[in-house]
Amino acid sequence: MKPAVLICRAVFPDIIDRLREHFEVETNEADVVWTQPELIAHLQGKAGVFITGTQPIDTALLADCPELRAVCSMAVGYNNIDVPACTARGVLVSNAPDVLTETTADFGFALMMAAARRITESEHFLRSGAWTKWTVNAFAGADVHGATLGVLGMGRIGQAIARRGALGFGMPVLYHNRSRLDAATEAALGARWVDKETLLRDSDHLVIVVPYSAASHHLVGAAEIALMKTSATLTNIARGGIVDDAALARALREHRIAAAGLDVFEGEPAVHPELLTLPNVVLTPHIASASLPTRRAMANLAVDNLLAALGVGPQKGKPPTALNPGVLA
Ligand code: 8YV
Repeated sequence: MKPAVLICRAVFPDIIDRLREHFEVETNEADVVWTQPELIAHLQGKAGVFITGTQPIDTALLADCPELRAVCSMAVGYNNIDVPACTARGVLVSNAPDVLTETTADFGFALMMAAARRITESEHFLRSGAWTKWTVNAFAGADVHGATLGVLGMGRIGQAIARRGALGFGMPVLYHNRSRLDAATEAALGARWVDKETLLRDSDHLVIVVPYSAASHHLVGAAEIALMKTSATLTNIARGGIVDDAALARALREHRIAAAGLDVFEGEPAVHPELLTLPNVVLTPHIASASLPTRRAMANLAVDNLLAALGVGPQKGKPPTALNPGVLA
């Protein structure tokens, strides 16, 4: 009998077909967001699971799903997965890096530009019928070209954003990251490492791209925002919870910074109610990686990992982007 796998959310039909060649596949074509007990119930008897960035894979779930051998996510961020607990139980975990880097960087840059140049705010004005005449300072925002770009978190996506800023828009780039890039990469990106305080003080446009963990919870709160220029923008495309959304809403309301662009939120899909009332924030529903080719590449990579982890396909035994490959050794 073929091993059984679960796909937690609705995905592209050909993705399901790739898995059906080798496994009994349970799908969720109705795209229901299962509660944790429902997820555990659907996982009974499953050797593998295809997840997205939102299903929590924790110790309790692993204890209730003893047959599970592989957890393969189509997200690069894996703060929803307790990787050490999976490793302890011999469960292979994979994420989906690289394939979304450029698409996500495009979106981060777009969100930053939309905030700086007040694009959605002015569009709402136009659509409301309020545009009756040209005005010298109407929606006059901040320049992006030549302004100082600050990147908090300098992994793959941070570097792709820095490259866009430095090479495309002539922006001096500052960054802060736990580990510094090597000198050659810094030179290629035109990026300079600074401490977090300097980054906050000197950036005209701050883009946040750090992974979420207990250590990055509220990494940017009221005290950090208070260091920023009143003319600055803040863009978060990383994870909700890295920015203290209540503190940010307060700062935007009081014009302590000029504007923000947010694709991720604490407790999403709920959004802090005050953010919804503010004109100087651009809000998008966690879509930074959402180009069709990239979403397909992310899903295909999760399938490559699942096939390999469960011992089939050309990469069998060697999932290409495993986070704990040692469990298969
Ligand atoms: C995804 C993401 O939209 O990859 C990530 O970490 O946050 C997004 O690209 C989502 O999590 C897909 O599962």
